[in-house]
Amino acid sequence: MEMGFRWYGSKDDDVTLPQIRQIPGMKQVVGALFDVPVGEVWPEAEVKALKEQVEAAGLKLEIIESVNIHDDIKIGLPSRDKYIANYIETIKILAKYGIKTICYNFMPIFDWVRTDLHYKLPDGSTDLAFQHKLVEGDPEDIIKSVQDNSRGFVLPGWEPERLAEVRRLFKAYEDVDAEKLAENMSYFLNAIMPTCEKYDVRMAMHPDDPPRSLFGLPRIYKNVEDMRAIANMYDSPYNGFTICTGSLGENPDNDVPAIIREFVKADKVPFMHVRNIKFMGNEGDFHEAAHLSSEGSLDMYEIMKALHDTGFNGVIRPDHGRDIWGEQGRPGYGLYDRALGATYLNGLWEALEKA
Ligand code: DNO
Ligand code: MN
Repeated sequence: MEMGFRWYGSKDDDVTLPQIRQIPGMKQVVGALFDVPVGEVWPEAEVKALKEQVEAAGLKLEIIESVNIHDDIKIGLPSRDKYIANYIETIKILAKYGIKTICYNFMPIFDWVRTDLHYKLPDGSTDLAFQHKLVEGDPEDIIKSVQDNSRGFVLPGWEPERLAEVRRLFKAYEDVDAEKLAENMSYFLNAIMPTCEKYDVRMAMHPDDPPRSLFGLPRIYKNVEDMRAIANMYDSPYNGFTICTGSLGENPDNDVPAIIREFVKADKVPFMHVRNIKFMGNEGDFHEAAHLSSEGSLDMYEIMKALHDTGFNGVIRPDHGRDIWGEQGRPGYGLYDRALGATYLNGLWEALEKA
């Protein structure tokens, strides 16, 4: 197991590589090129530069999060073949620079959604939160209210320049139900898998977050049944999962340690996001919490034990953190609380190793 840390690049992240390097036990940077428009081939020179920059800081870059998937692939438009061909080119380029795993998601239009990016906790820290009743209206109103309280950061997918596009996309998804989305996912996987196998790059799908349908859009990675269906689309360790304990754990019906055991044993999990959440009320509303078990609703010892027992040998990153000690950067991606999370997870791992 190696610990990793997500980094948004020297231009867009307040956190620096030397800071990441000083987190005890930190080995890997989880990075991406954030300026390449979705669907285009990643420029080789930029991939090379990122790799060299991370290695010069004494860290490894073996996981990319994410190479995003163009909506035309998810909708199943004829133009998907062009975007899939580009995706395959990107896989080859990443392989050339030692990338072993690509994290991606198959959520229509948006990435993760929260209704509050600065939810206040009793200790004065803030974190990300989600309340069902706040997503029942018009998506644009919801996003506006989140944006108004977000220090200039936007929810992924809701960049203001993309608003017209978002409206167009809602129309384009009108005929795409969960079954159709799964079919399109299978088409995509079957097209890229031979390249992944040949170039030794593992795909690691991230769960839908939150793991339920939102704004009438379908979702296909919400629970263990969905995972079995996705695994069956193409039977190979290269068709793998990112198990995000927070995202799956946001539905109290998901038994996260059991899910970990089943899929790590089947050699389907090269990458983990490990974070805690705390339920508020009984509707599955939650806020994200410090990583420690006693701060949230998930048992982090049982999660790490499931990984340890099944011989997990991939990369773990603390997913999101709270804003603490006055930090005011990208919500969920500050330095301090994620560093505390990594240290705590490394501590649990050491105890499991020595037990
Ligand atoms: C939520 C986060 C996500 C994740 C992407 C992966 O739990 O980890 O933002 O990075 O969905 O594609
Ligand atoms: Mn995650």
